[in-house]
Amino acid sequence: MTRSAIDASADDGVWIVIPAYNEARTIRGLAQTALSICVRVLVVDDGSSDGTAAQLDGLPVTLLRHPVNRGKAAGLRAAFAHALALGATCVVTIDGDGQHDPLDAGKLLAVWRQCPDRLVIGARLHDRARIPRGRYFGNRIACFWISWAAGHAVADTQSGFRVYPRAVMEIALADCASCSGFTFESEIIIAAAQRDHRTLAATIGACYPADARPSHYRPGRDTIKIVAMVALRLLSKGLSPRDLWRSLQREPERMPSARKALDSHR
Ligand SMILES: Nc1nc2c(ncn2[C@@H]2O[C@H](COP(=O)(O)OP(=O)(O)OP(=O)(O)O)[C@@H](O)[C@H]2O)c(=O)[nH]1
Ligand SMILES: [Mg+2]
Repeated sequence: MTRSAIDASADDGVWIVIPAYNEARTIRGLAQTALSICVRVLVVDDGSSDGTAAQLDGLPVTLLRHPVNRGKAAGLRAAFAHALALGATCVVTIDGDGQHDPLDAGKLLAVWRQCPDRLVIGARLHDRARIPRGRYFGNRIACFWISWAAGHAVADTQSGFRVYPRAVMEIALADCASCSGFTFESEIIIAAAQRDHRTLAATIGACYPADARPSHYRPGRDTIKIVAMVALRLLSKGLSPRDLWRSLQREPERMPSARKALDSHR
C-alpha cells in the first residue's frame, strides 16, 4: 500500500496516533511503517522506563512525553488535544505493541471516508481461532454490556485500532475527561453513541504472537473499572431495556463496500 492509499492529499488532516508504554521492542518499526503511509505520526510515550522514546531518534514523528506513567486514557487525551489544535480531521489510533498492522489503517479510513461521523473500529472477533480463549470470551462479554449501554451492537469494544473523527475526539475530551486507563476506550463508545456517533466496524486480523510482552491490561482491576463505568452509565438511564433490545436485534454494522472504496484509492 502506498501513502496515497490513506493520505490521498497531505492536507486531509489525518493523523496516526500510537500510545506507547514500554514498547521499545516494537515502536521504531511501527513508527516507520506508519510514516510510510501518513505524514503526521504522533507517539505518546507515557513514562516508559525501557527507552521507548530513544527508539524514535531521527524519525520525523511528533513525540509527546509524560515524565511519569499516567495511563492509556491520559495518553490518548493528550494526543487528541494536540491533533485537534493542529486541525486534525480524524485520528487513527494504533497500539504500540505490534498487534495491529498500520497498513490496515487504509481499510479503516476507507470506511471513515464514507461515513465521516462514525467511530470506526478495527474488529477482530471474527478471527476467533487466533485469539486466546480467555481473551475471546472476555471481549464477547464486554461487547454485550457496552453494546447495551451504547444502544447498538458494537463489533469489538476492546480494539484499540480505531478512527476517531474530530467530533468524537471533542466528545472524548469533554465527556470522558476523568476516566482513566483502559476504561476510556469503552466509555467513549457509549458517550459518542449518545451524541449520534455510533460505531462502524472494519474487519481486521487478530494478532497474539507467542513471544509478545506481558499485557499492560490487568484483568482483575481493569475489568472491574470497566464494569463499574458501564453499570453507572446503565443505571443513569434506568437500564434502558429499549437499548438492550436494539443492541441484540441487529448484527454490528459494517461497511460492505469498504474494500471497493479502498481499491478506488489505489
Ligand atoms: N499512553 C499509555 N499507553 C499505554 C499504557 N498502557 C498501555 N498502553 C498502550 O496501549 C496499547 C495497548 O496496551 P496492551 O498492554 O497491549 O493492552 P491490550 O492490547 O488491550 O491487551 P493485550 O491484548 O493483552 O495486548 C499499547 O500501545 C500500549 O503501549 C499507559 O499506561 N499509557
Ligand atoms: Mg496489546
